Amino acid sequence: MIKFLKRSSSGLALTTSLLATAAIMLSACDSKTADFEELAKTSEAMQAPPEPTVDKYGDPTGPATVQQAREFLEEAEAKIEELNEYGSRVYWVNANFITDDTNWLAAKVGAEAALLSTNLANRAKRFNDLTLPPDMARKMDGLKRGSNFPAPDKDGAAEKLSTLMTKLDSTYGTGKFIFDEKAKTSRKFEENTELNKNEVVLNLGEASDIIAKSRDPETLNAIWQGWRTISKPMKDDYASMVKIVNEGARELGFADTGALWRSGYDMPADDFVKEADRLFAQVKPLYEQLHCYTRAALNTKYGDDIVPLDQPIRADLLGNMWAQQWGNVYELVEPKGATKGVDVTKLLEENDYDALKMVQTAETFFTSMGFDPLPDTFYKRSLITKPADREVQCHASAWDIDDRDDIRIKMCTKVNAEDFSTVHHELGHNFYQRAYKDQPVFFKDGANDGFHEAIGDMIALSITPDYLVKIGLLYEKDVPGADADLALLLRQAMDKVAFLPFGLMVDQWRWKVFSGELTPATYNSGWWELRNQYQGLRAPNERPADAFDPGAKYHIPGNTPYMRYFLAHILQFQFHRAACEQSGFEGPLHRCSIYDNKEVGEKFNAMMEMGASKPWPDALEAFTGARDMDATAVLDYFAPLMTYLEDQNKDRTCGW
Ligand code: X8Z
Ligand code: ZN
Repeated sequence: MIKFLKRSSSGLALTTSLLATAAIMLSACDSKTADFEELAKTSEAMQAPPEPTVDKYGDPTGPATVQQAREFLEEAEAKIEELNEYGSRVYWVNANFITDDTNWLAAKVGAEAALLSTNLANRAKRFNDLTLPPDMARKMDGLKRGSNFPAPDKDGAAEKLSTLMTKLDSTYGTGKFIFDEKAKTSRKFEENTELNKNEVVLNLGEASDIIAKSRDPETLNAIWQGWRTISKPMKDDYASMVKIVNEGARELGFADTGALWRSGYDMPADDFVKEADRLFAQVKPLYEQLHCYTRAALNTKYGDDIVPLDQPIRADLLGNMWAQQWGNVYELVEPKGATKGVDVTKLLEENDYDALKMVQTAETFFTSMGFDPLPDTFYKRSLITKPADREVQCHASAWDIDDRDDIRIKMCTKVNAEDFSTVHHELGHNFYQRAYKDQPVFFKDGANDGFHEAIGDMIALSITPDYLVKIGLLYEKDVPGADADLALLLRQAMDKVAFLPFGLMVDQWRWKVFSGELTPATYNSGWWELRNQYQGLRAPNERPADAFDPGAKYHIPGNTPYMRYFLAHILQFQFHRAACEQSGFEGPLHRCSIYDNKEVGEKFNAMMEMGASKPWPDALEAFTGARDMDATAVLDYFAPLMTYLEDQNKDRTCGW
């Protein structure tokens, strides 16, 4: 995630306070010098041309010119750059050290950013009727979209919005609950709560480990419920926030905030909805087969009461707090008698990997493709393990502090396969940021947000058994043969295919929230309807009337749009297939690794350094030759698995 630019298109503290001060001084002068001015006006009118009039932003009224547009963009660029760096540093400190004071600072700079972005978006409207050169028009369009969380142009709105957003984020980041290990129950954590015997306080990292490893349904249910106690108190703040950003979005000319988000893909917003549906329709049959197969395996493990074969799957049984990736329960679905694939967690442990070594290994992948090594400051300034003595926002993120070389990650890395993948994901953001650092600030972004999320994931698809041999994690003799392909593909599908409907439903929910189709009273039931519809999942227990389960997923209180991850899960396979074709690889896609391939690296970099300077189909074409997002790459990759799943499921009643 690129924290600052993403969170709000930008802002500038100085502008705001200067503007405010100027307004106060002007009105004071006005009243004192009224008589003098009247006199002056009459005499001046005879001699000098009238003073150009200005609008409420201080911009000249009357027909706008291309030169004025150019100057406005230069001014905007300078202000954005300045506030970006300042804001990034404040946000960095806040995320690495969550306290009341750093929350205060983050809320303050967030308000400044919201004010600047609203100011620039409104001022950009002045150039609406002007035909601008394409580059300038693209910059102007970006400004007119404001930010993903726009503040309306009225006193106090930016401050209120930013305070709410900071509070939601830190509530998630500091969330904990109480778990009774013996009774297998959980309850809400409050400061100074006295713990009973057998009770422990758990944070998300600890709770996630239990969800990943425990196979006891009662424990899983309790942990799952426990984590969802942290989000109940968010509901009212979330509803207030929605109201404010919707007002901001309407001022920018959008029906609601969802429409604003959907307008960010170089195509009409309605077309984007169709595009997402089209992509999901391509992969839905594969997901349905995986769901059917997984449910049957869980039924074998847990029995009919816990996993009935005609019901959606209980969401706490899939090895992940949100059931968004299922790889942690791979051992429960492993094809019986089939040759084993590789267990990356085990290899990392056996080879004494720590968080630093994981990051260095991921870096080496990129440098092997010809990318420059990360700067020394990356290792000096990044946070890669959870500190014991302070509150940090553990949700992994990648940062570009100065929009040039000061790139970092922040991640509470654990030594396991999931985080090994995530480390590559995060470095993908950083290498992308550095590739487009010479673009103007408006274009320092992914071709679309799905591209940003797909870069590192595409690299991680190259973590094949042969690659693991090259980096010394696996002995040559232990490389599984072709008879292990099924196991390798199923392990991958449990993460990547399982994710697809989740990736889509999160913003389906938010779109409904922003449009008003869901209200605070139906936030939670609406969430579960979508979980059911898209993922075929159900809550393990009756949800309390005041539950706010969406808030237990980082990107809701963290206010990060989610469609990007759905797109990334399609794009990464498209990138991977293109890269493997370029490298002349002829085997199955899941055995292809582009490690050490400089030609692919050069072409990948050519796409990456474009940033957001051109519509995303241009960037996609630069690397893959195609101009459309296309899920056939997912289907190609998993084709042998699909055949197997269909065969296994042939006597089952699939669906929910
Ligand atoms: O949030 C992330 C990254 C940071 S951009 C760790 N991801 C999504 C999630 O965790 O829900 C990566 C995959 C999906
Ligand atoms: Zn990411």
